[in-house]
Amino acid sequence: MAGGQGTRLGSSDPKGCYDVGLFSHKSLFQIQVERIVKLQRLTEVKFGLNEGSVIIPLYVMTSGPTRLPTESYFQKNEYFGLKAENVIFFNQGVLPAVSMDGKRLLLESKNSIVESPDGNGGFYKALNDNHVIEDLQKRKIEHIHMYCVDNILVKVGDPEFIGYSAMRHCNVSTKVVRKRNANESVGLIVMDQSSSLKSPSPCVVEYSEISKELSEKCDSDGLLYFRAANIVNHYYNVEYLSLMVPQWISSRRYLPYHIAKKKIGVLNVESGKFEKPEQPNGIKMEQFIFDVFPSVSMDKFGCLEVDRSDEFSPLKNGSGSGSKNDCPETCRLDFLKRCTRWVKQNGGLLKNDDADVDVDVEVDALVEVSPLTSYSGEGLKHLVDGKVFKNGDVL
Ligand code: UD2
Repeated sequence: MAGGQGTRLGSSDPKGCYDVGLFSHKSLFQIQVERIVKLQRLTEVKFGLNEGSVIIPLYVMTSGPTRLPTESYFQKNEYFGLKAENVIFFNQGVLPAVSMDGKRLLLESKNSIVESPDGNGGFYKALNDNHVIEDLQKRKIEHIHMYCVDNILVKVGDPEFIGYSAMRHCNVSTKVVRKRNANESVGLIVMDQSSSLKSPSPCVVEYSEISKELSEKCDSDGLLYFRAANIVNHYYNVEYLSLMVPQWISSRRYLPYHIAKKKIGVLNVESGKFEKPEQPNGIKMEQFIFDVFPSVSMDKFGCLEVDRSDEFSPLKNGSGSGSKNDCPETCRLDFLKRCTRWVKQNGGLLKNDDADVDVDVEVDALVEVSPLTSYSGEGLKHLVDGKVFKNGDVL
């Protein structure tokens, strides 16, 4: 899911190309692809298969503005170890921006209207229009792991998540983490019992559409009542997807338009100049990928809570944005702390420049473990047990 334009990040490149400052300076895309390469290798070893015989294809959804830079980034880096034919790029659609009263289109130039990507919910129409489901079926793929490019900790193709979903015969499932606090900008997985016409169904309430009192509501032991935070990390059964996508994309009922009031650059017809307004002057519409969840019956919907420190650290804001969360610094730290935890859990010792004993990883020495060395902390013992590492070491 790499169509977002990363406006909050303030970078002109696609988010996946971003270097958060790891010792290796690997980008989000490189880390995520190397996890797939490692997973293929782990599978071959586990099942005694020849190297190169296990293929986990990567489908990258881009938007108009991110397609070319993303594809050329992969080509320039030789797909980070995957074969080109197993990395498939496809574009999501666009939706027109409209005036505040919703009645007029906006001109970007004399001969073009303002359009923007149709939201991550454009995923389903993009699958359909680009014949992605046919390609999955041709490759005899039964399970899809859909993830958000901006999550540096994402376990791409996570066997535990897919196994959990497949064993329970889920049609759709989602990973959640415990919501950080009442105003964290995350959607919340809830059970919708509002309709008397149909049985309860899974549903996600987005952070931009939940009331303050609901987001702050606590239960008897003081925990947030709605605390299952959406992390754009979903599983789909391919057969179910092939049945439902035509229905989902044919009606606004499943994928309504969510509106955002934005400052939209438009052509000033009088002066003929393109102007960026100071105040919001129009509406951008987008669809949300999780809006189809209510059509999944509860017994076919999975919801797996995972540990935030192990699985979720999104890159949303730029360094200078003053935000202490979800920025390059927090992504870098969360990634390195996880690697360092793995090394310590396997008997590795970390020395600080001046101390030569085990130090508290929260404050001191950090090491980096390449995804090609370990997917999720496995197979490190023989590499690190009893060995001393210093800040900045890369395994
Ligand atoms: C998303 C989730 C929110 C929460 C949060 C956690 C949705 C609708 N909202 O909010 O519930 O999980 O992330 O970080 O999922 N994208 C596209 N095309 C688009 C728009 C977005 O591919 O047109 C991708 C984007 O590249 C990113 C992901 O979808 O990988 C999330 O998009 P976002 O960062 O705009 O969503 P956000 O943070 O508002």
